Amino acid sequence: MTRNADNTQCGFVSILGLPNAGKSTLLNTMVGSKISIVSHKVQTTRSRVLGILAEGQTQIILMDTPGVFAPKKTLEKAMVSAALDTIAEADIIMHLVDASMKDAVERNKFLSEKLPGNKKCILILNKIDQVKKETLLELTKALHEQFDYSETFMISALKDKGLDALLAYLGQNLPAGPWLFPEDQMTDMPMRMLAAEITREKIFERLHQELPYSIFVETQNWENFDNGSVKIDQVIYVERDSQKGIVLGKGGRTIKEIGQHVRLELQDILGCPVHIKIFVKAQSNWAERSENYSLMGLNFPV
Ligand SMILES: Nc1nc2c(ncn2[C@@H]2O[C@H](COP(=O)(O)OP(=O)(O)O)[C@@H](O)[C@H]2O)c(=O)[nH]1
Ligand SMILES: [Mg+2]
Repeated sequence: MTRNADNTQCGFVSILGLPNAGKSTLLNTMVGSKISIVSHKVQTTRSRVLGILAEGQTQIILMDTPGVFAPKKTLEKAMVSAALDTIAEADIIMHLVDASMKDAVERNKFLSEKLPGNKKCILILNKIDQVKKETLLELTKALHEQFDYSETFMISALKDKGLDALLAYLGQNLPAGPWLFPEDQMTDMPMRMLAAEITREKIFERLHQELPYSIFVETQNWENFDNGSVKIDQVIYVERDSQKGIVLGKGGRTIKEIGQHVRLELQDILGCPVHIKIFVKAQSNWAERSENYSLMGLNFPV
């Protein structure tokens, strides 16, 4: 695609919604690459993730965010405020609603009340592959009574339905200005963090029945070798010693399997051989320790 540098548009779009609305799936489908962790476990997106794409002359910078709901615990408060902080940066705000969810209107009220009146906020009903048309129309009406959205879109992020209209809207409505990222960049997430996200996803896929979501993965070492290969060391932090055994598995079998999956996926993304070593450590109450928030890219006084 050729781009006329005098005539470009560029802007930030925040994707807000309840946990499990499909925010990360939408970002991944729109960008066309797996950037943001998608899991059926809720609240897996911890810090802000950018996905970058072009629509004609417009660079669209999508911000995936943690789910927004009325928070109670410390970590929940940090995640919800990280999500709501993106409102200030955004040119357009997308309120993503899982249309197949029971009590969707009531449960989205907390977020509706946080939406600003002075910016374009659009309503996006997601998972329409699972919902009847009448329900969608009723839902649209009820949600518009809660907030005066500029526009409504009906999509399936997973099945890639309805995204053309949404992309066209974003392409037309973002402000004029130079592109902020190089044309081929898809995310601003550091590779170390992306690698940690991938490991976290593989753990959830493998152990979702046995583990609470309070685990944390850190990439501690990343070495690029002259022969083009990469060596990565990671640590999985669990809350209790008993959970260490679950992650390791009999004779270390589980962690080995997880490591294999991580390695293959990283090789795919990086396009080079990957060697990975994963350690498991117990660190009680990490969720209440503030130093861990900065590791996750969250800034929150605890
Ligand atoms: N049927 C259906 N499932 C979807 C759709 N979009 C997302 N999902 C599923 O909803 C779950 C939560 O998605 P995720 O993107 O992690 O939600 P997030 O918490 O808002 O980031 C995952 O299992 C997705 O596969 C959709 O359009 N249709
Ligand atoms: Mg997510």
